[in-house]
Amino acid sequence: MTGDISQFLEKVRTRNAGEKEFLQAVTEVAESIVPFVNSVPEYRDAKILERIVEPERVIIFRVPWLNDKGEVEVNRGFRVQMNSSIGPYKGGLRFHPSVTLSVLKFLAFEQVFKNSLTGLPMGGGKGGSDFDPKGRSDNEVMKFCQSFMTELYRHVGADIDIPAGDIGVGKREIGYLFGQYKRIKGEFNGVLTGKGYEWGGSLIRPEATGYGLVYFAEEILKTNGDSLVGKKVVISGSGNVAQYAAEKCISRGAMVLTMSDSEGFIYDPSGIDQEKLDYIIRLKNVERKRIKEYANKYKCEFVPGERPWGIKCDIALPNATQNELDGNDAMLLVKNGCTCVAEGANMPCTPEAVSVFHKARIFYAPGKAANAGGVAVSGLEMSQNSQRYSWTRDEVDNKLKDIMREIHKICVRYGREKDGHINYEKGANIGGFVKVADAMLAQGVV
Ligand code: NDP
Ligand code: 2IT
Repeated sequence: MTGDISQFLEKVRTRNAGEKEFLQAVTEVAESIVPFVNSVPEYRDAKILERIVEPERVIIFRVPWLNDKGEVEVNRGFRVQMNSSIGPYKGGLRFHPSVTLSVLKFLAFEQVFKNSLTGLPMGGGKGGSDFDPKGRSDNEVMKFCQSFMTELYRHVGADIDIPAGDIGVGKREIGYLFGQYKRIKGEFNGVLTGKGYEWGGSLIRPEATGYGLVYFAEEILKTNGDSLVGKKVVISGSGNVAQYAAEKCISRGAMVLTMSDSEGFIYDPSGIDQEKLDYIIRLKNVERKRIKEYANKYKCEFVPGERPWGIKCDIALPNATQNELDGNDAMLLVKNGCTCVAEGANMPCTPEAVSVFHKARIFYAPGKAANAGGVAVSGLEMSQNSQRYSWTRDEVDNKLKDIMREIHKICVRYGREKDGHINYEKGANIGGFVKVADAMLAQGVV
């Protein structure tokens, strides 16, 4: 018996004491899933929920390396292999000083449902390190990545576990990781996604999370007879997801007012256009400098230490990190007339914020649905690697659009409430759960 929500959560809390982010993610999912599981005796009796919150395997390892001064540095590496019932483990690597086991378990848990929603055969995993690439030379980043892969290589593989990027891990890091894997194993295969196009990567993978997010937001607007044209959009973050979400919004005729980094946000009331965005992309990806430089160049406001949720907008896209939008921010957004919040980041809205959105009956699209475009195109990169073939930009982009449309349909199917309102959170949780649960049932008690 899974029993009621509080009994179930009490056990999870005891077993994972102190893992704040993981417990937050499990609680969020349990609220939609427990009543559903209790209505299906097969799921309940097979203890699917009790098993799904338990990682299949967690690997924790030492990552020693030499910095440019010849000094020894030591970081901690992780890979959480959460669930492989519908395919090999798949999910990104995060390099950020805030990385802990709890953060990676929450991300791996979310990834299981997200990957299921894509319709592609991918299980869920996540990994990373408390290493901070910020301020490090390319040489130091390479040394770190080589040491990290020297342990990780024995736990991953093209049919076992396929990591990719996340915060602090982009094309540069994937390159160094891939080089070291190939050197140790002597094999060129699809063990990582997010590879450069010249060496096995997929077109549209860099753009996929941001583009997919905007395609999903457009589906939401479309069901209400609306579109992005003329909409005011507030974005947080200025990394991979934020950059391409902004690009797609601009090309669809929306006005992007803000972007941010960990030091604060810029507010450009005249809108960030493509030329200004190209400047941000260069600033962040090539020069690796701070977003406040934008305010100096384009003579607009930089608000240090703050997040952009107080700026009046129609649509909010939190694209930086977990718990970056709280209950007060949510109330401000609702008061200012925002009608749609779609998460490019994983779990950026706190539970209090989500409850404000539900009460106000505004559209809230959780990350596991709205940001699934990134891992979806990673799945397409795996398909292309297996075929030893590359699809065109349009082929990949059209498949991405189809996948985001299909995820939207799943959310509507499972998330429509009695008054007709679509609860995307419930829809994504149940829609993502069913396929994994059925596969676990079919495969017995493993
Ligand atoms: P990047 O490293 O490219 O960019 C991260 C951005 O968020 C930067 O602007 C960074 O600012 C900011 N940020 C990171 N941590 C914090 C923090 N603790 N406080 C404030 N700002 C912060 O990462 P991505 O764009 O790839 O990832 C962003 C989010 O999207 C994450 O939640 C990730 O899990 C999620 N995501 C990513 C996918 C992908 O394909 N890359 C796919 C699906 C989800 P600064 O530069 O100052 O650190
Ligand atoms: O959170 C995510 O979905 C990602 N960071 C992308 C994972 C992937 O394997 O492409």
